[in-house]
Amino acid sequence: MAWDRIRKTPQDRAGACLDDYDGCVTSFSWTQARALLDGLPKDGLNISYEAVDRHVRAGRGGKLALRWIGRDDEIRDFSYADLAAQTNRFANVLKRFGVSKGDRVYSLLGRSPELYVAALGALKNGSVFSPLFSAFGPEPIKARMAIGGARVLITSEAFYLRKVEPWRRELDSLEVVLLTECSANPPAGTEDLGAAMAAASDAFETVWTAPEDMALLHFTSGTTGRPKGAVHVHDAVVAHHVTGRYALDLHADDIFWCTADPGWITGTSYGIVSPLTNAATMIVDQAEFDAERWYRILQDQKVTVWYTAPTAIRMLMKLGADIPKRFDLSSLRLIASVGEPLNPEGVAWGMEAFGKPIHDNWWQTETGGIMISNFRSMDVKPGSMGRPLPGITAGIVERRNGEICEITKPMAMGELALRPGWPSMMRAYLHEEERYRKCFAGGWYLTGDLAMRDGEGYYWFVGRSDDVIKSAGHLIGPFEVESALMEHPAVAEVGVIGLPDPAAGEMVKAYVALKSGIEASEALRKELLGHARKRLGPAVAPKDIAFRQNLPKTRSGKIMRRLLKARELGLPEGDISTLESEER
Ligand code: 6R9
Repeated sequence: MAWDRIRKTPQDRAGACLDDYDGCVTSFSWTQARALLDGLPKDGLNISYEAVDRHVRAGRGGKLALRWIGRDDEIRDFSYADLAAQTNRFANVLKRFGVSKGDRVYSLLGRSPELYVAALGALKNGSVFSPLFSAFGPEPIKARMAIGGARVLITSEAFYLRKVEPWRRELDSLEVVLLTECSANPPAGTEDLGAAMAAASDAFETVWTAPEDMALLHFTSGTTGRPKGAVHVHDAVVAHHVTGRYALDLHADDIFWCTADPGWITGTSYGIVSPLTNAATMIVDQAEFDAERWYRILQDQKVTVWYTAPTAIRMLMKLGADIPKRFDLSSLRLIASVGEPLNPEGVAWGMEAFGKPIHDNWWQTETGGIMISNFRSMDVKPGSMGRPLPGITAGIVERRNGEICEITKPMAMGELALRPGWPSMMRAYLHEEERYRKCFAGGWYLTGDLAMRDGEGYYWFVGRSDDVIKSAGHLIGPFEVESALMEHPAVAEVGVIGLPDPAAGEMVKAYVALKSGIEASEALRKELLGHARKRLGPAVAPKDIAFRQNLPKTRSGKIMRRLLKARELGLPEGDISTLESEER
């Protein structure tokens, strides 16, 4: 069933953190938002203090902060007081090794409890934390650690030997390597983290940090060049906190599951910081995606707010809406998704499978937190990313005669831009002043995404600015074409690109992966072409469709259209350090 709009009822509004949201919240200010947190004496601010110790001070130490579910279903619970003690120990370990304020502490860990303790313990010590995705191979790890001048690395012995030890001597800055899952004799130049933790005191005074002190370093990839290290400061916690309330509707009694890995920014901002500052209970699953397992976790842990990604939703969709019906998911009250376009089909599937829409929201590594969102209190328009959060001014802009101009006409396409000034905005691309400066013009931060805004202020994603197709004078958003093909029951995934065409400038071509059990055939290809043509009209529909077993995706699940294009045209593949293995 197709939905134009999913209306929210008074019940949906009641108790929602933004129950009065009408697109023009005027009472909001970042100063007020900051006042929701405690801060440190003399106008200091520390993310870890706000996430953990603040609650212990306020008498909430006994509350469950983190429930960790191991691959083998082992459960480990950490109350806020336990987290405070563990992070204190970790901070003392850092101190013992002479690691101090501003030093770069990296992690290369799966979703193990040590990762969460290390992140919060490093911040508590005033150090800068940089989480690396554990599925990275040696090269991307090395590049990221070199750019950030890593002084400390927390990793497992196995990862160390395989991914770090071979090149370690080339990185002079790396002095301390702390190992989890460590054998009796740790390799030369490393320490057993477990032993160091056991020997450390569980009392520690949070190191004083100023709101503008660097806290987190997250790497992101551009179209070209080295990975970019987006610098985030302790003040970001103000945005992590309120965006969690507004966009994810987090209350203190929530059981929240963010399925993202902390190696990507969603897994840090919303997989560590935001649920904890909001005093919720967060679930961490060590295992990789598995549909039955996920439904079981939602059911058994009585998850109330679930933050996931379109790729996961598509994978669940592939298996059908009958499976979730076998589980009691009655605790679930909000589902949200981020990271890539959520096709209207995905939202409709949420209605079918859960009786609830999936609330899309938009942000980037650079913005540090959610900027645009479908709120719990607000009608959902499937396919739209929602509206800007309080405190965020968004706009659609274009360059005219070298100047940046705002486009106010509804549904006109331009670059999505934001007025800088929210606390979690990146402060720099580390050591890349020029690249950073290029992101700003005319008083706007330019996101590199193309979007449209409708008359009600809802934003609609079109594509990355370098992915949009111009065919016979028409600007065509690949997302629009992909969405149409996704509607077809045989289609699992689609990537659409523009190929050079002598007549039309560019020609739209779609690459389609079919649902399991469906055979590619010429008849099906024609059927899909016909389906798209019918849905989109001849000017927009793809002229060609090719079947692929899998589409190239980043490890965070975004289809790499650029790579489809490079392969089609025989061009260099560029930076593929984030490419997901294509065997799957
Ligand atoms: C949080 C995160 C950012 C890019 C962004 C855009 C795409 C994110 C989206 C979306 C369509 C959404 N993106 N959310 N596209 N709809 N709701 O994903 O950060 O990894 O830096 O990616 O992802 O292109 O510019 P990051």
